[in-house]
Amino acid sequence: MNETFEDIINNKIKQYHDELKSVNILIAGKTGVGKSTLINSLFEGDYAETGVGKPVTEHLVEITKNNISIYDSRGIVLQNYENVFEEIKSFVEERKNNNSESIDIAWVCIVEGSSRVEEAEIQLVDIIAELGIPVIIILTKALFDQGLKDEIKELCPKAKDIIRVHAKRIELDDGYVVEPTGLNTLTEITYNNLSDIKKNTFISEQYVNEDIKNEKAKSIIEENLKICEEGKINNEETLINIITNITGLLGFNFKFDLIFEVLKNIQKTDINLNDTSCIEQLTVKEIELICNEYLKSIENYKRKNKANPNLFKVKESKSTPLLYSSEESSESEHSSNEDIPKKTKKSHIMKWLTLFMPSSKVHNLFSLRTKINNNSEIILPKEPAQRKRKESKILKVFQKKQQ
Ligand SMILES: Nc1nc2c(ncn2[C@@H]2O[C@H](COP(=O)(O)OP(=O)(O)OP(=O)(O)O)[C@@H](O)[C@H]2O)c(=O)[nH]1
Ligand SMILES: [Mg+2]
Repeated sequence: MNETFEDIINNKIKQYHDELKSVNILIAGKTGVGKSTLINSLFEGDYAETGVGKPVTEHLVEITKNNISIYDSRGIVLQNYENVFEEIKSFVEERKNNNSESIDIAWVCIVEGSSRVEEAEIQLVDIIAELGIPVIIILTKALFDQGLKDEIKELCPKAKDIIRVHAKRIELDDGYVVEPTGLNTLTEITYNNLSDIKKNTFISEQYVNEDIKNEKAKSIIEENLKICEEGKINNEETLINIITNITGLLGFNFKFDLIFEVLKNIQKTDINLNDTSCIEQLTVKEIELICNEYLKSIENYKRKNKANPNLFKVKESKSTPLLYSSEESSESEHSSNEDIPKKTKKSHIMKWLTLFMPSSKVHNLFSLRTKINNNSEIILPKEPAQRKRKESKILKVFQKKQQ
């Protein structure tokens, strides 16, 4: 018996998934910087902490879901870094020539709260970059930039990018909530730094950033229609290619009903997709209409059924980490971010800040503001990096004051 249109598409989608090359991400950084927490946020689970992953070396654990593997380096103490560096080097080298095993990108995590970069952390970035791996620096537990990002940019010119991430939703004793941020940006920049062959896997497997998926889906439609118009592929092949690729890309299980709905909506129910001659009579414009409507229907279907598969799906706020009371959270979800700080009281902010930085630093931060407001003398540190940080802090307070 001949294969039906539905069978052909389902087989092709299976093939599409089989051919995706695994994306391998190495995540490195000092112990306690938040590497495992970041992975758990991206994967929505307890993968890293519960040790579900497969041990690869003394320090590396492989955590795999579908076609993405993340190598989490556990408990690295950079005081004794030579051994760790050697371990990372030989791990990367061993896999270099195997396309499905080679490390495609490294995320080096440096904690933002400490406001101090260690020599070993800079070396870690350089060593991985010199192995030919694109390195993205992630400033973890990111709450406010005190000039650390700029400082690291200067210290680590080999890094492709630096992203500030707060990976975890935290609720404080008095009900204040900090939502995750930076994960969408991390996804986008990671995608941009992958080779073309791995880009397909990455966009198919990630669910943080739906925009990248939709853009890619549109370009798939355009490319196939173009070669159809040039007569290089026939209508049936065009339709099958487009439907297969966008279905796979959007992480969707093919539903024949959806195509049928599309044909009904555009009043083309007389088209029999199981009859090749019928498909060949369609114009390119009609194929374009069917494909664009199909894409829209998948989006609607996902929205209605909240059919977001489970990898890389993270709820996060749109800009810098927010500080708001959980009682206000449901209504403030759509309100503008500028409204939120006004609702927070200084005492709350100070209490909250002491969770992430030594209380002496919090007091310094607030006394700086007081000194500027009273025009009293400010003493700058002698050490250049510290001095630069303090100057940038002062500038920020002044700029705020002038607004
Ligand atoms: N507030 C806040 N805490 C975080 C964040 N990320 C991690 N943490 C906390 O930091 C601590 C260390 O996090 P881990 O994810 O275990 O750090 P790690 O880098 O995997 O540490 P090792 O496995 O020892 O190398 C935990 O208590 C986390 O809850 C964050 O974005 N914000
Ligand atoms: Mg860990």
